[in-house]
Amino acid sequence: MRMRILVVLSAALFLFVTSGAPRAFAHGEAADEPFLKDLTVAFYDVHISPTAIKVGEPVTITGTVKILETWPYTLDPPQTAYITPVVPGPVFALVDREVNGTPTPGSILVDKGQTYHFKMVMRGRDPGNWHVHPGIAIQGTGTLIGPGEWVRVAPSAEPFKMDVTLLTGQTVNLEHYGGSFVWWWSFAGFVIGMVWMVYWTVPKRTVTRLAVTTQIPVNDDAPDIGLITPRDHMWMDVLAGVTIAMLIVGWVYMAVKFPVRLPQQTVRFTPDVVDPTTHPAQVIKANSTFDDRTDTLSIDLTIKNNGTTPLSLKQYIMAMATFVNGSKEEQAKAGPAHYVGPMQVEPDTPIQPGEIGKVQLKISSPLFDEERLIPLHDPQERIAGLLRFTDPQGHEDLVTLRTDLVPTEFRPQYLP
Ligand SMILES: [Cu+2]
Repeated sequence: MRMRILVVLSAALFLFVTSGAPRAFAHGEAADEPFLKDLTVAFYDVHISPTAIKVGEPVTITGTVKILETWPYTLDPPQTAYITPVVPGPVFALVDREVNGTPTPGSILVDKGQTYHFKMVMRGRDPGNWHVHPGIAIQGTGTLIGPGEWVRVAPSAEPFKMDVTLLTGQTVNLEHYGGSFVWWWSFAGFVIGMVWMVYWTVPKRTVTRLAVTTQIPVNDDAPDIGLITPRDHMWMDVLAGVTIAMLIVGWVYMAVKFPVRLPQQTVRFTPDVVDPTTHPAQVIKANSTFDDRTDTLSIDLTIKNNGTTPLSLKQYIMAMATFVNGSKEEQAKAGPAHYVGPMQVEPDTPIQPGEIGKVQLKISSPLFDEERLIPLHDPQERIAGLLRFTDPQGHEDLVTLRTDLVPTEFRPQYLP
């Protein structure tokens, strides 16, 4: 009776889950804890274009990611990382990647405080509407993602092709190269395994009389009940022989068909430092508050200008979001629209060389909630990001800001 209720309940749950499922479009980006987004990296100047292509055509992702000095001590220090497009499955093929101007086929060696300018070119493989982000996968931590953009890939008259020229001069289409051989060879191995499994389970009593067979010690053929016969040994020897023959055939085939081989290449390097390591702007003091009811972040800053030109505060960059003190055009240029918002700076006057200025930033944005950027119920209420200053000559200075955050108002649902 209880069993029947369980079956009915799970069937109902199955129907509920499968029928009412809305289309999933995010990558679980909001699921990451706020500290994992804010204190680790900051993405800015991300551009993904074009946003409508046909199968086979290129999409270019450019942008910058800085591994912040505020990297949390609770995570392994960042050492090996991989800058990558984050897309739903192999719907694009990456064909080119550069980090700080150097071709980067694989992982790079990274450090806290360093800035990485990336450019990735990928070609549309499967038609569909895909959300494309840049991301940085850091060993021991996981993939941290930047701002994303929808890219529509329309079908093309020609199927997807990915021609590459080998060192031997031969051109192969990677989309299908060696595909049927790999399929049939794996299938041959699968058949041997299936024969073995069916042999011992279907005609034999090994499984159907489990109560008996589990009583027999290991390595006991149990000849008195006819469990494993000499004939069985003979057939198992045949299967083992076929497996070894397959391996030998495989080695000989590889040696004859591909006389020139190279081991898989690992190109791992530390990208050149291309950003200035000294900063004219210095954060002397920072206090911040967050009003959860209006999604408003306020930061009181005391900034010293150690440089020789006046500095104006133009942006605050936090995880994958950029907040801009500027016109609508300046906001549009800052990155994918969904991840950009306005910022008020009070007073909005440049800080003169040698001077110490006090400014207040005010940012009201639904992104704080949507992308879960603000730690409101964490043991450490701490945020970090990049303050972006410019001088009249257009030089920029990006400095890391870390501040402990005081929540001022909570949404009603959090109240007891
Ligand atoms: Cu996405």
